[in-house]
Amino acid sequence: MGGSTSVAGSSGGALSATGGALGADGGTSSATGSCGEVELLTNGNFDGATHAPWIVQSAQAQPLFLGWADPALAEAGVSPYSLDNLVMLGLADSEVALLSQTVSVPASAISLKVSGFMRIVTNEDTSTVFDRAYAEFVGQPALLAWTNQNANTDWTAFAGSLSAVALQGQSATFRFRVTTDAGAPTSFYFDSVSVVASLCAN
Ligand SMILES: [Ca+2]
Ligand SMILES: [Ca+2]
Repeated sequence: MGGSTSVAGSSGGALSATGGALGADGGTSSATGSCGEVELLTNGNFDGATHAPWIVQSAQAQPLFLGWADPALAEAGVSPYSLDNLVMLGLADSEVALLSQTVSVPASAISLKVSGFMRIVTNEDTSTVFDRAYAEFVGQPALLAWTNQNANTDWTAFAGSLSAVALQGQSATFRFRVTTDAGAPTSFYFDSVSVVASLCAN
């Protein structure tokens, strides 16, 4: 799928060259030249008045949405990348935390790009992987992965993309997933998250 997507994406000239033929037989004026991008997430900066439409699941009932004035953030030395809030997954031991949002993938989507900012604070020895975080679409291979070894001292941008061919015109659930082991907590913070669909009718 990735191969076919990259072919389509890299052969934009070819597509436009054959566009005349497509338009001639299909009369697809509405689909001609309509390339662009659309944001699929709602409340990707976590700063809305409510948590909607994010769905939170936490085995240890952790408060995943934290405001800038939360004492836990001051203690951790973390501030939201965008005010007022961020999300934190992990912290507890033996935790499985999911933060998910279902989006509608446009029928003309050719790729999905996930981006945002992350902070990782750990009590683990960073020589070994104990605690893990993933950004993924349910049913798809994980797009991005982090561990306690990626602990950092400032917000770090992340980005990854996947072909949207298998998801075109469907609902897809994007999520962060965190798993921690039985000791030494790791907190994974995320903020200003985006899922952008690149659209190109052909
Ligand atoms: Ca924010
Ligand atoms: Ca741990």
